[in-house]
Amino acid sequence: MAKRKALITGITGQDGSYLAEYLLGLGYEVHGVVRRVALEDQKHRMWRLKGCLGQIELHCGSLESYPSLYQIMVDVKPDECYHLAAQSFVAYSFEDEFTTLNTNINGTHYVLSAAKMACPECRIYFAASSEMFGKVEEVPQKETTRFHPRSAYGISKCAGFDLTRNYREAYGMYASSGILFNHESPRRGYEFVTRKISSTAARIKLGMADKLYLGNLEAKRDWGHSREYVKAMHLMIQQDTPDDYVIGTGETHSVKEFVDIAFGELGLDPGEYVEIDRKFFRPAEVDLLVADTTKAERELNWRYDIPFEDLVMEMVRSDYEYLKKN
Ligand code: F7E
Repeated sequence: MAKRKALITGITGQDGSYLAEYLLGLGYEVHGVVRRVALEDQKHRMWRLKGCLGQIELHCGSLESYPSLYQIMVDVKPDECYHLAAQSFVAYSFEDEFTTLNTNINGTHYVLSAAKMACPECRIYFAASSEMFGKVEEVPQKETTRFHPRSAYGISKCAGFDLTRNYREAYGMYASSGILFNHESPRRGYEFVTRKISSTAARIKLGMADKLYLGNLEAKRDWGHSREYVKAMHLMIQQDTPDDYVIGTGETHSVKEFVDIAFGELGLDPGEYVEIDRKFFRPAEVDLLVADTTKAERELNWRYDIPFEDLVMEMVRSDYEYLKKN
């Protein structure tokens, strides 16, 4: 029997790399869209894929170029497409709203339209985000909670969500959105707060840094593990009918709690090293995100059971071991 083919945009990122490994394990033929700069600088841009580079096929393309995405859809004819690529750093979306909106909204539109033209039977997963809930209208948040985004990033994800739903309703395509809450891992980018904390704590322990400068320590997030969340992405588009699902842990923790566990794990007192820098505060903050995953549990049979402390400790230990060796 022919293998099922999956195409992943954003395959070089945290989620893309875990998803590629997971799908390979399930017997999929895995294809990825990468920018030319990534192909030219594999050491820095493809480190997350080093475990599976020989088993996947990469295609040059960009979210800014409809023709490149269309051509990839024609060449690959995927059975499933996971659209994960985006400008995903919320803080940056305040500095450059225009690039964030153009890349994220047009990029999603191009992926949907290219699939409709080249392979209309392809099942599409769109990476929506808890940032769409923004100034939350209820706690916890579920699929029916009204969106109130608080950044250009959140707005771009609302538009992508609506586009995805409209391709489903208007053109009968199989297109689902996963409304994922924050998800982290040792593969997280260094600009996100969890990895900034774990990597800087490790550097302080090893005498490579003196201080950790952070913004709002009281901000709260529902932080889960990326490796578990990619399984939910796959499950979502195996259902009989396309739909949208909230994925999270159902627990919320503050940035300060993350700091305390991370520093504690290395035997460091955060009071000595952590300082507040106003430049890391955002013009508008999302204060209390926490997921209600009742629907995903009921319909996808998806469960999450990694304690928050284990996630923090895994990230800190990984950074510490890596830095010690290198
Ligand atoms: O910030 C606070 C900051 O940048 C988390 C993306 O994957 O999840 C992610 O977005 C919180 C915020 O992630 C610093 O104010 C304090 O409240 O790690 P983050 P995010 O903005 O929540 C959602 C679901 C996505 O979809 C996004 O793509 O931490 N914070 N001090 C800080 N944040 C950063 N980055 N740096 C600080 O120094």
